[in-house]
Parts: sequence; structure tokens; C-alpha cells
Amino acid sequence: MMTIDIITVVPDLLDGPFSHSIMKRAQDKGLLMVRTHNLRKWAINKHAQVDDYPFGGGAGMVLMCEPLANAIEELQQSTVYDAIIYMTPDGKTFDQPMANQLSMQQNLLIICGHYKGIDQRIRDQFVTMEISIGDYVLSGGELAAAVVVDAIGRLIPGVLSDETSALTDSFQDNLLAPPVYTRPADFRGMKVPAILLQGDPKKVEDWRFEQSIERTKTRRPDLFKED
Ligand code: 6GU
Repeated sequence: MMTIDIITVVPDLLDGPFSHSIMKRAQDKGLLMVRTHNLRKWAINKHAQVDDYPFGGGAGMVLMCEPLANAIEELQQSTVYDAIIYMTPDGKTFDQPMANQLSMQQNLLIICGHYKGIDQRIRDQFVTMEISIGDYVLSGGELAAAVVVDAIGRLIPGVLSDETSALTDSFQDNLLAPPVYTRPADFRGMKVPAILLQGDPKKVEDWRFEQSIERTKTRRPDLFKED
């Protein structure tokens, strides 16, 4: 079973994303365990303080060293982590190869920053991987962590059924997925491509491959140029 621990100051934000659909099934099947940990549990005083003003001045607050170090070290007493990930817009941009690689690990610890982020010394001392989900700024790492956990979780062997197999996903082979259709075969005069109705699996496969290439060329020529 893969374990993902998440340290956050807003655990409520992560209540929803893992409680439904495929992430729920992964946990129900015992293939994935996601645990959120409220950083305030390791606050340094009775005011539940976990952040402070930045040295040198400037806007925003910074998550302090002590609560984070104590949280990480306490969690490390019961789990050996393969990676300690900090969610940050200045991290490496998340992509399918990273999801594939992370899905093969046993135990991950994800730290969500908030406000202006976390003290650099925690990054230097504990963090082994820094991930961004794209070139835009979110108000905290939680939604980004939810994206990363979803992308990883669905790749764990046994989580997806044949119908939802990850092998046919966009990006898994650097190609976008082809268009899909379901009933009715004629919707307001718009017809489903005839080849999909003819029952020749080889022709369907060829058609889908062509469509994938066409889509990738027009929508994402950058992917097409790779390798
Ligand atoms: Cl990981 N965190 C925040 N706060 N903003 C982001 C991000 C992460 N990835 C893209 N934008």
C-alpha cells in the first residue's frame, strides 16, 4: 500500500478531493492511504502560531522552522519517506513522467506552503523534491498537492479498471487522446464517425492513432517535436 502524508495549515481544503471516485476507490481497496496533518498540531505556542514575519521585511508571512521540523521528524518516526516534496510555484513543473515515477514509490510526504511559503532552511534540510503544477500562482500548495496525489494515485497498479486504463491517457505516449463518442449515433444530425460503428477493432485502433497524431500536431506541436 502506498502512503501519502500531507502537512498543511488548511486540512479542510483536502477533505473533498480524495473522498470520491477513483481516489476513494484506491483507498477503499487498500492500495493508497492519504493522511492530512494539521501543522498547528506542532505550533510553537498557545496562540497556535506556525508562521511569522519575514526577516528583512516585506509582505506576507512565512511558515516557521520549528513546527515544520517537528512535524516532519515526528512523522519520520513511523514512516521512512522515499521523497519529501514541497509544493511551490518555483519547483519543477509536474508532468506525466514525474507522476509515473512517483507512483512507483512506497511513502511520500508532501508539504504545502501558504502565504509566502516556508523558511528556506526547511527546504535545505528536509525537502528532497520541489514541485509546481504550472506557471500561475495559487494561494497555497493544497490544491496543487491534490492534483499531484490524484495523478499519482490513479497510476498505482489495481486502482484503475480496464475501462479506465491509464495506458490510453493523453501524454502517456506524448500524444493527446483521440475524440470519443457514445450513444446516440446521430445527435441532432451530427453523426459519429462511421468507422467506430463498423466493429473492426484494427480499423478503430488505426483511426484513433491518426486522430491522436492530428490533435497533437494542431493543439500541442511542442509535444510532437519531442523525442
Ligand atoms: Cl505547487 N503552489 C502554489 N502556491 N502555487 C502554484 C503551485 C504550487 N504550482 C503552481 N502554482
